[in-house]
Amino acid sequence: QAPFPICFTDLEKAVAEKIETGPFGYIRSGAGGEQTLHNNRAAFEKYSIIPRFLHDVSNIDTSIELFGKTHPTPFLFAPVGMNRMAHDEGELAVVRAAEQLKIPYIQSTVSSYALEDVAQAAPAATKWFQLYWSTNEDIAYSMADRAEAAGFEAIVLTVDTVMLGWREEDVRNQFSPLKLGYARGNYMNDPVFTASLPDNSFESYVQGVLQNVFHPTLNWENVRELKRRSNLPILLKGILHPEDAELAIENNIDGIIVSNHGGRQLDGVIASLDALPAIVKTVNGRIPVILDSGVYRGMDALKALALGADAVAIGRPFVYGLALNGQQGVEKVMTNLYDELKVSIALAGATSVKGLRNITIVKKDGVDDQ
Ligand code: HOC
Repeated sequence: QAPFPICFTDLEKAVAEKIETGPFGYIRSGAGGEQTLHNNRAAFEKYSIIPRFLHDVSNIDTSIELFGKTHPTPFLFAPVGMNRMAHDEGELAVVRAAEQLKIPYIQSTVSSYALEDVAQAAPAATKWFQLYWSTNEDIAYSMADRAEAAGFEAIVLTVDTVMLGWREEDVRNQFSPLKLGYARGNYMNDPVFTASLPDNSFESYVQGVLQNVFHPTLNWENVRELKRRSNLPILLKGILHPEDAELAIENNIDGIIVSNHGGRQLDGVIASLDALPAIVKTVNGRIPVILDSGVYRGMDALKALALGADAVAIGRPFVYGLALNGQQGVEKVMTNLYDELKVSIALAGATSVKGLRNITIVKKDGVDDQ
């Protein structure tokens, strides 16, 4: 039996051989010509660390604190929808891995399994709920209320999906996971959504989701109303401009996720790592700043943390682990990321996640000395 792939490139290759072209293409690809998918990686490669030596790095503290709760690692599971495309146990396997590893899990609105089932599968996991706004706002509020009732601890509102990105790979493969029923979990268990359908046919569910999941009218008033109605911390995911970060704070938002949706929405948009420093500067510690999009190895996480992120969220790598070997595959991928991060913190000359902010990190086309 071949050993479990150690790096992202090998993981992706193994998954390409294991699952069908349609689902693989959906998970792997970026929008348009994949410039942003590529640039997310290139951005990490532009940075180098200049390590310091000759002080004790035998004890490494990888813990972080978010919303008053301590977590042993600076990782989160990014919200990735429709996990049954990768493995039959889908989100249930992922949340069990999250519980085992004590890594917060962000469940997507467009999940294959209902949030209540996910909550039951891993009661001790820290769980946040990613919300796609809905054309019918009552569906959005209903999902947020269900998440709160099921013990989810934060709501992550995605702001960059007012419509679906230009996804050429899926057109090429004539692949639509929605039309294959992979996004039924939360919708078909939502009383407001199901009551809005003319009948309980499969076609009505597909049309219902399509009419609701994209919401070009989403605006700051919606954000304020969500914040007013919810008892949970609210994070905005998809922030790339420092002025939007400032507006988030002015609107009492509790955290932001610097993200370009893994390069899957607007192609040609800034790499999330390149957007990070200006946002960190603007936010200046007032709320947590989490980064996702292109974090494929422990050293990527280290660079994002050194540039001021409070935590990083992982997407494609865990989905590939899931595709290869269910819960165990997810655990293996995340453990590898963690082990690489831990050894890299020590080799860089730091002893904690916060301490990474004091190391020297330089950018190829200019010096960004922390
Ligand atoms: C069923 C509609 O976040 C992705 C998702 C997009 C969600 C819309 C899917 O694949 O990037």
